[in-house]
Amino acid sequence: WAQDCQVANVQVMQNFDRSRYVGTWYAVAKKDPVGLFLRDNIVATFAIREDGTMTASAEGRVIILNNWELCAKMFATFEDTPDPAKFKMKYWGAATHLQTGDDLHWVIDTDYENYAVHYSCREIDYDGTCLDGYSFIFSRHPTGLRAEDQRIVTQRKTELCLLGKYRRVEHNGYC
Ligand code: ODT
Repeated sequence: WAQDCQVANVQVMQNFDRSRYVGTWYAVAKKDPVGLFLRDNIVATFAIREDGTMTASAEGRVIILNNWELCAKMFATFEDTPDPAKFKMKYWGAATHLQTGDDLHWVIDTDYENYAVHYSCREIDYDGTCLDGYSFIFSRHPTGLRAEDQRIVTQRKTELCLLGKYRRVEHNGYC
């Protein structure tokens, strides 16, 4: 196995079980995309509709219109794909001025109870690597990852070719 940083070769969670993924996740680290949106105090809550569709809401501090700081309430629905860990995410804000869009949403790894590694490539480069993407490290615990999960998460960041590109996501009660 060689790390080639090809988006097409990114390994995602095997047998992803959305029913175990529901509930609240605290973002503890984030690799930002071009045109960063969510800054800090980011909390996402996943749910499943009666028809099986996965949905989510998220809150986080954003800065829009250059210097207007607020807590954005965001919503998303996830379109299934043949791979159970790969989704297409349609998202929008509760208020105008907030971002809307369509992103890939891949679950790279999770133990459902402590940590999750998310990845989204928005633009693939001519060589097959990711030109613009973002990634969240989530924890079930607002205090952060447990020591035993750090090791796995560092391994996943490395496999995504994103080691060293994450920043810590602060939770200070702003939102
Ligand atoms: O913050 C950025 O710079 C890019 C992220 C923009 C998409 C935010 C949309 C959130 C919509 C609600 C969905 C919650 C689920 C979140 C899980 C992972 C991250 C999108």
